[in-house]
Amino acid sequence: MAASNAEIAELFDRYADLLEIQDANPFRVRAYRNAARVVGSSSRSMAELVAEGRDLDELPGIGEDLAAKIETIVRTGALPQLAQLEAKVPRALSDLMKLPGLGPKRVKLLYRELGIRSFEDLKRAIRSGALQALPGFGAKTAARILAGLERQGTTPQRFKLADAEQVAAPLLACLNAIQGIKTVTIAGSFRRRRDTVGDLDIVVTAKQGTPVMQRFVSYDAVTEVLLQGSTRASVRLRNGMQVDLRLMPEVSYGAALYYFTGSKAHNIAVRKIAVARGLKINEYGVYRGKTRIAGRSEDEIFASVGLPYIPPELRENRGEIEAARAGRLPKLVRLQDIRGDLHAHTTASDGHDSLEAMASAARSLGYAYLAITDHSRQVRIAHGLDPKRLRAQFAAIDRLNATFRDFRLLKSAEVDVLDDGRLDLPDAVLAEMDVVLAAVHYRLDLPADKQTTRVLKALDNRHVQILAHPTTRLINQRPEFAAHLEKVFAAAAERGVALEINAHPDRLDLDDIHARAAHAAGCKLVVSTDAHSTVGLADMRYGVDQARRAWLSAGDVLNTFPIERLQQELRH
Ligand code: DGT
Ligand code: CA
Ligand code: CA
Repeated sequence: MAASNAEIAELFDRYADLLEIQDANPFRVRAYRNAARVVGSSSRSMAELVAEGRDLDELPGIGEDLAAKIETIVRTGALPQLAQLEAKVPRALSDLMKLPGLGPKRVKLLYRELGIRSFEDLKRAIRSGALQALPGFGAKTAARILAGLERQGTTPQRFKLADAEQVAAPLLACLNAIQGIKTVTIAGSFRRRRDTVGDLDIVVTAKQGTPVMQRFVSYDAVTEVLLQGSTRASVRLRNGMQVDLRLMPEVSYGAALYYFTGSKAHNIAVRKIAVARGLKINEYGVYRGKTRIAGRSEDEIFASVGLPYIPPELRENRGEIEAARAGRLPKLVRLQDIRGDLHAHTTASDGHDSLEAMASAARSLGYAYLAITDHSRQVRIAHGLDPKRLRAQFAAIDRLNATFRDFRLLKSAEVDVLDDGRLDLPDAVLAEMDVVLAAVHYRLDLPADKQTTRVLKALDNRHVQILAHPTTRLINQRPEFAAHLEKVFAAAAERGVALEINAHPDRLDLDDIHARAAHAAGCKLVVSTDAHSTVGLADMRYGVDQARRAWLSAGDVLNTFPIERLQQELRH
């Protein structure tokens, strides 16, 4: 099967990493990084576009040369230029670059000066003190790198939900195309919409004699067959992800879907209820004695144990069973409840599309409003705006808004919280905005007390209405900062500052547990995409998934409201 967008993006990024270590022309490096980003965030699969014979050079920033490379990767799963480069520069150097505190310059230095070409070499150099002796590397940097290395070794690899989706889509298409297949459903943490997934669990039903297993293990992206039987198989895919498949009889489809959706903790708690009723429950059905009393659908399973249907996102044994029994399950927010997006960038800072393009994309999603939240000046790498440029943008927004009916661009900015908790723009400018987002972007290493004080100080500014990506984590890349979140939540609730569930697939911040805690603490929430392109606006669904996992109803999420109500609900 053809390479997924995520795999193509990964190869381009790897190539850019190695080029950078080789001191290649920065424009070339940037071209590959851009290609990685464009492909990685495209809503259309490159493999499909190639199959349809479409011209890939219509993609933004993709010329003929890159288009040809994408085609090669789609067809062969590899980029020959990368293999050539890897013959000269150790491939692991690109993995080293992913550690906190190590960029291309430093990795190159470590390679040249100390011959470091692997995680193991790096650990040894830190233990011996050789790394600390290099110019620009102190004990502090060494400790930071070591902490990153240790996280690497101990936590099993988990995949971001959006990446798992990209790998799953073509596999599902391949399985669905088999003659005789009836249903193919992904269960497990993927169906519960966890922010990361360990592996994929697929439940299949098919006509007798359908060659499901043979086709599954010979799927193109399979690099290793871990187990193959007549009703179950496990494989590993090119990107390292494991996929478990179970072929089930139709009478057991609901039971299997239910069992493999989990979570394990939820299953165990429900099994107790079944046992108390004199029932046995497994992946084939619910049984009284030898008689199967349920199995075909999940509804049947729930009914047999006397529970209403519990949505997969809630099945974590975090109180959902008790709530279901008491008829107190929340009516969870849905994507179609969302009326607007409150976090989006344009070319004025580090976005890739114009104000007009972003507005038009938001309108075609059926939104009533979109807040334009370009960075404030502190974020220089992202071309942050100063008051003068910001006011020019406000004027442009006014002109555009005059042309809309039933839609409004909201004047805003993602205002940086400075070291000391002051904001990066004067109050007079904040007062001109429709909505004010505050966000922490640097000095993420402050100790907990200082970080907390800093954030609380920002919330004290009466103009601040939304705290964006409140913990600053990047999934698989950077942990949350050290602030005392319960204090932040309490302060936000008291001041009426809404907390963001940032829907960007790399962030999902607040996560499910924090969002639920924030709601319990009395905070209002918003779900926003932090889109850096028109395509990014479609990430809303990932944020809604996390909001659902946080037990939120539409009424708990401010951007489900029409604009007038939104403005009443935001701090003022
Ligand atoms: P993951 O893959 O780590 O993101 O998480 P899951 O939840 O997908 O877990 P996984 O793939 O190990 O197993 C899939 C489902 O199978 C799990 O959610 C519940 C069910 N399951 C697995 N092991 C057990 C078990 O020992 N007892 C019960 N009751 N269910 C289990
Ligand atoms: Ca799984
Ligand atoms: Ca599994």
